[in-house]
Amino acid sequence: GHANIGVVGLAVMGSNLARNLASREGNTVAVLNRSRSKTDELVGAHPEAGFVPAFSYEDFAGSLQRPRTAIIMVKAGGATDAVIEELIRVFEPGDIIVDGGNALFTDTIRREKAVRETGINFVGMGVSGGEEGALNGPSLMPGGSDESWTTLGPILRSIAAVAEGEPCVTHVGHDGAGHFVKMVHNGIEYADMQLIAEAYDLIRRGTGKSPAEIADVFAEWNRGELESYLIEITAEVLRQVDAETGRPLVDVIVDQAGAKGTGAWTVQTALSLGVPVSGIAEATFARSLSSHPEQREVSRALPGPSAESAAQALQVDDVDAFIEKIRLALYASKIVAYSQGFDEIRAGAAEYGWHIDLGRIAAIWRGGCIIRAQFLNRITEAYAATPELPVLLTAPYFVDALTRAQAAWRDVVAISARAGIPAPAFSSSLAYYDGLRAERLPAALIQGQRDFFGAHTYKRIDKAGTFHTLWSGDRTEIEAEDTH
Ligand code: NBP
Repeated sequence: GHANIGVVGLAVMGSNLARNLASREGNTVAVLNRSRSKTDELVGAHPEAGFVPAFSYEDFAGSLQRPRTAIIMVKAGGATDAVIEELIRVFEPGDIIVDGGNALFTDTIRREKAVRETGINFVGMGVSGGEEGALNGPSLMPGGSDESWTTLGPILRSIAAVAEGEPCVTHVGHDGAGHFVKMVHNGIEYADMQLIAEAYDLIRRGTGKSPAEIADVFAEWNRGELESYLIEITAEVLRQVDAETGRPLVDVIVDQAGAKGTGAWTVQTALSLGVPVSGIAEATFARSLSSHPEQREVSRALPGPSAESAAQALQVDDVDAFIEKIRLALYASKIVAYSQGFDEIRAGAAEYGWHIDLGRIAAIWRGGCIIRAQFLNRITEAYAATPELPVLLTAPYFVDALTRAQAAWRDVVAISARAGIPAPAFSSSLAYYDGLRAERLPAALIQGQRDFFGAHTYKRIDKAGTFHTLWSGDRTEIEAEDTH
């Protein structure tokens, strides 16, 4: 065989990735799809790519140089397992199977373990950037063994997006590390999108500006510290006019947000790791709330602030100042969301034994992926200065930003509460920030309650040991066995 890389699964993502690979000097790409039609279509449409089509797994293996390297781009789940089973049948020890689908990282850990037994390398790789990214340069988050990275590294570097001269790919860590990081990327994306949506809603309801006028606000924001792909496309979506009705498209779209589950995975995983990713959770739940029209229908008559007090809360004498406050609230909440997301990666790495360079992760998200932004450079710098930084938002740059933003942030949360405009991600981010800052938390009371009903014991601030109060007896305190 003479192809140096193969792609299995030629739907939109696989086709685009195969074309991207073929367009790079030195690559010859073998392609295979379960149903023949997609292969014929791709190969027919792109003679310039010099694809080597295969119509069986045997052909496919035969067309590849050793070590054989194949990227799977099929529907995540059972399809991935089915393809892996076939590849194991025709591949040999030392070959490399890469899963570029959106797999749950625990599936990747399981698959890596099973495939490794055969002597074949298995790499779970997060791919970000959608169809466009796959074709022109995605952000790539491969896990797997060091051995496979030696072969894969140069190929992946050649197709990844480039940010400030650097390819957006790094060997994230072993087994499921790549898919874990891709999952958290998607969780952060949910939070980013929700924060932008809350900012839009407050501006619209607070100032009465039209979507097109708000598009100008976002375009302006995109020239400052909020510069990012998501802010940029927000302006474009808001400017879009519906051809059929002549209304802003955003007013014609049904207000129920869909989700494919990666936000929920991020939150579920954070819950089991004990990491408070409240911004991502609120963003995920906000989509859920929007998607229950029957609940929203019966709730419409619930009391809110009177029109008068809502108007008073929103009373905006200086529109520009109001918009600037919202911009600052958005920036502060965004810092919280990223800080929480990186906290989840840190905790996941500790739990699963991965060595993840957090600064490198921020760096490879600067290009190709949906959350690409200038801002990520600040995260790379923060971890470069302090690799073991326990809370990202305590890095000096972010402290400065939060110091500038916090008064406005509080105002915006207060205004939204008084006006009856939901801002769950803004307000939960602020609560997280104040929770971290607090000298004392009411967690002490919770420990007292737990000790009362379940003898769960507590620690004291003034001496070592574990204690229990005899709540149903004479209420004296005894030293207890540490139950934790
Ligand atoms: P789909 O997720 O729609 O999957 C379609 C592909 O899976 C087709 O090639 C199909 O073959 C193949 N397939 C199925 Br379904 N069952 C199979 C089986 N049992 N055995 C072999 N092949 C099977 O494609 P996509 O939207 O291109 O996404 C591919 C992967 O990339 C997914 O895991 C997705 O989550 C991930 N991803 C997508 C994006 C994005 O923006 N869309 C971004 C990042 C990652 P057939 O032609 O014979 O039916």
